[in-house]
Amino acid sequence: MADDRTTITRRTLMTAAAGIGTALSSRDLGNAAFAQTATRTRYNATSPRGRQMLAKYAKAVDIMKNKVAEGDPRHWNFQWYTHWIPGPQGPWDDALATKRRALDRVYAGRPSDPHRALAQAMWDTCQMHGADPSDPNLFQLLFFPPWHRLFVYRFEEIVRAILKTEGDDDFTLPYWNYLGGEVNNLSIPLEFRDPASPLFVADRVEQVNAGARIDWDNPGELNEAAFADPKVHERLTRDIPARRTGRLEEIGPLAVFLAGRGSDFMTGQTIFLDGGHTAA
Ligand SMILES: [Cu+2]
Repeated sequence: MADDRTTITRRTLMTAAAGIGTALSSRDLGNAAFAQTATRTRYNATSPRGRQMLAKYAKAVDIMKNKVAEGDPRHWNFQWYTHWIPGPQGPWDDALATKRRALDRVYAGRPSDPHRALAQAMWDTCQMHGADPSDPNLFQLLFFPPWHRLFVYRFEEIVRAILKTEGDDDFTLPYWNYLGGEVNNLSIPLEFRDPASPLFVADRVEQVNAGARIDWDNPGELNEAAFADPKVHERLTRDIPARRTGRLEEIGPLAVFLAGRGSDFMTGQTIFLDGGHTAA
């Protein structure tokens, strides 16, 4: 009996939900309202199809960086500035001043350009802001994954629109399967590391561009040694009621709980392991 009741787990529920999605979309394909919607497939970046897509992507990024006017919403910097505008970002007033300067530079002499209004609304809205307590959007941080999923969906449409002007309408963003168990996939795909490619970014972490595995060294707030500097530590723990950062060994018990049957009836929760940071 107990076994029957625990057959629906987080894993099987997700599989079932994926099945429902497939059933709905194939039925709706016969529906006039959906007849225009082509099914698109995203490919593994290391597969032959994925590498073809990366070649198309490189072509689009070249256009976005070099052939579209900078104030155009399709320009590379427009996408970039949506996440992050180069310049001081904190306290919050500095972030606003940085944004104002970027708007004034890109739209110099065109204060009523509708693209400027769009930039005003879009730039600096990435859901990772919140490093500074004076930032009124502090808790946007909690929406980081859903916000970026939607952003990537729109970004893919922008890239496709760029390629469409070249007569190509089948672009999909390839995905990087760095958790697939293949050690070679822990380095960013070659196409992004070639200095001659539009996909190359010189100021990435040097080791990453050199092909180092991305799990090489990435201390987060859970690594106390990385924050030995008293000033950094004070800033990090100021808003944490427990007055300390987490310890690596504190992740394990939660992972065991989530992987075990004890959590089978719990779905869709975000569990904060943060010394009360988000509750404070
Ligand atoms: Cu972002």
